[in-house]
Amino acid sequence: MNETAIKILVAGPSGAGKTTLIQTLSQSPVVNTDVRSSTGNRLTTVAMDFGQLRLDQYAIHLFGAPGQERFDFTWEILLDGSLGLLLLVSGKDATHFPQARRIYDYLLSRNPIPLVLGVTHQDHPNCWDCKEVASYLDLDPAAAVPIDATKLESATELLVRLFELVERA
Ligand SMILES: Nc1nc2c(ncn2[C@@H]2O[C@H](COP(=O)(O)OP(=O)(O)OP(=O)(O)O)[C@@H](O)[C@H]2O)c(=O)[nH]1
Ligand SMILES: [Mg+2]
Repeated sequence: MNETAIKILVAGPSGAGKTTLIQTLSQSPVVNTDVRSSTGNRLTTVAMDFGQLRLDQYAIHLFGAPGQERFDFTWEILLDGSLGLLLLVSGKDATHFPQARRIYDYLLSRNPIPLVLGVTHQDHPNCWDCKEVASYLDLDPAAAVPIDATKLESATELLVRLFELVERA
């Protein structure tokens, strides 16, 4: 069977769970550029993530963008050829929402591809409702999904939602 390659970009603020999502979904070893953050005791992506999986007859290539704004010069390069955007934002911290907005404004103004919003960190006691996050970001609440980026079933649900939009586009 012929395989169709589909490039998907995963973007969103730092700490949203982009690297985690790609590690969860990828069926082959992930190319990862995480280093220890200079401001905190955690890892952060400085160039990109790359993972891949098969879904039906499709070979899905997942590219993860760094969330930190100082690496925003990579976003446009990673966007090139992408057919869909997974925008991730952590629902535990509303101070990240404006950055999520800036990122998708930047990306969609250059290439208006289908977008699905994944609101991560659902296990946090004060996590925002994903529909509220969508309305804050001026996005369609129907295209917002609460997810746990560490769980395959949850991460797959998000990807399938985007896929339905990509197939219709
Ligand atoms: N509980 C929970 N933890 C998560 C979830 N998503 C990510 N994490 C954790 O949050 C931390 C940051 O996740 P990363 O995947 O590195 O975030 P990122 O979006 O790639 O961040 P940058 O590379 O800095 O842009 C890690 O410790 C993850 O294990 C989630 O949905 N639930
Ligand atoms: Mg990362």
